[in-house]
Amino acid sequence: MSSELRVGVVGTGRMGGRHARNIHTHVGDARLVAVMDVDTDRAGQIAAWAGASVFTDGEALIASDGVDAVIIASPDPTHAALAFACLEQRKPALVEKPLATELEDAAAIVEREASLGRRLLQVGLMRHYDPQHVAVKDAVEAGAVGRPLMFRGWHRNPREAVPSTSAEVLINSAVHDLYSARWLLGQEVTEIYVRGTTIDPQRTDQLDLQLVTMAMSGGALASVEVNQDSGFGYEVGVEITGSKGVVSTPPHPTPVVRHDGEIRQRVEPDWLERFATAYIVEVQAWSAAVVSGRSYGPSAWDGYLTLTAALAGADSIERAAPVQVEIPKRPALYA
Ligand code: ISE
Repeated sequence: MSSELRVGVVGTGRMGGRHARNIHTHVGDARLVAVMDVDTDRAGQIAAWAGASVFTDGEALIASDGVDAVIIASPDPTHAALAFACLEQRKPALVEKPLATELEDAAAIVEREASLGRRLLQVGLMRHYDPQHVAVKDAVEAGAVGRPLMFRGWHRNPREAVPSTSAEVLINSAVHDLYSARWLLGQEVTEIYVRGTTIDPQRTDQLDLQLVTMAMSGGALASVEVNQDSGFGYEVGVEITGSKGVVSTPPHPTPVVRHDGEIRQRVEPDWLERFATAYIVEVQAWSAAVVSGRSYGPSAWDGYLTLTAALAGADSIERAAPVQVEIPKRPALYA
């Protein structure tokens, strides 16, 4: 590896474009050297800005000798094959969530990485780097609310084209909340029950407002409102009820204005603004981990278990009943 981490980004849409810019401008010892996107104009613009090369094939970018580490931010169904290619090339990668869209693919990735005996993959479950979420985690760990008993999350999206089915709402969007519940409670999801309703009657395939309830391995309970069409903007928060109190993320960080008989507060329009800091901290932490060879943040194991819970949730919608979630045996690599 050269003294600078040479990073290639596969997928330069909204998320990949942000990662590409963040890695190039906010990480001192990393440089964007290669990009790939099916939209070659879009890839070309970022490449021209950073002085990077454009690839037309993701696997070729991953195999390139000029690339030390990879960020995968292409469409969800492509993540698994590209993550696998990174393992085969022994290249560290930050893989956007979901790690995979099929359970067998996520299981195979975990098995392969465990067989290499080395963590090469980090999954983009980036609530882990959001200062507000971290503050809640720190309070829970410090015992500020006693024994954690219940997680409550709210995840309200502005209306967007993706995801487009009820299952995709869980796989693409609610995976973040499933991760937050596991991470903040320090417990695994053992049962999930998802019910949904339709905000937009035109969206016949999608229950765009879902209520996810879960039982956790240590006896805690969890619930999440996942909303795909909030009507007002973007809002994500978490709350932990413990045996001695409650800790939650604060409401929006924007100023509260009292004027003319009203109290008003601006709401962030989307996840790119709400989590702007988290995305920067995420790539900084990832590149520092890659350079130093330390272990990473959210792992392929986290990607696998959140997908397991999300797919069980989709199954629960189909069956209109709670579904037990089987927790696979954790390889030593992820202890
Ligand atoms: C998007 O892909 C993200 O990762 C956002 O964090 C999430 O809130 C949104 O629902 C997803 O579609």
